[in-house]
Amino acid sequence: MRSQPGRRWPSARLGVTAITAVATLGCTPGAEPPRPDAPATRAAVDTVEVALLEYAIGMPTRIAAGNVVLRLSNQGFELHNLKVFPSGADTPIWQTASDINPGEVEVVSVDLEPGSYNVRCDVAGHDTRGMHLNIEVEERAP
Ligand SMILES: [Cu+2]
Repeated sequence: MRSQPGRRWPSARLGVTAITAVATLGCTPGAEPPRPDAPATRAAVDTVEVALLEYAIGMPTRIAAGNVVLRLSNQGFELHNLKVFPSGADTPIWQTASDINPGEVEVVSVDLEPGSYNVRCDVAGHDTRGMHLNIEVEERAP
């Protein structure tokens, strides 16, 4: 009664799927042989240094899309923050939770899609004094 032919096929297919998944997982760690001299840029998540000061934002203007770690460093003597706007948009897609004190470092994680962005500090008067920058977020090379 329990061994109906129709019930066997789905479990057989499940078995094949599971084996495929295991094989894929098993291959991933071995795909990259250990290379002690491999540059740090091969890390899974890029860390981008962002310097905030009066009145400029210092960071690379081309960064790779995806999950990016921003290391925000207030190197000035005033409060600063950071907002990320898609070019031409009035609403930021990301912003610091609060202003960053002079001398402080905040490390945050941001998921960025490819495109053109404008990053700014929105402490009063800072943007108009030059504290903004256009950046290009580019598709990560395969
Ligand atoms: Cu500022």
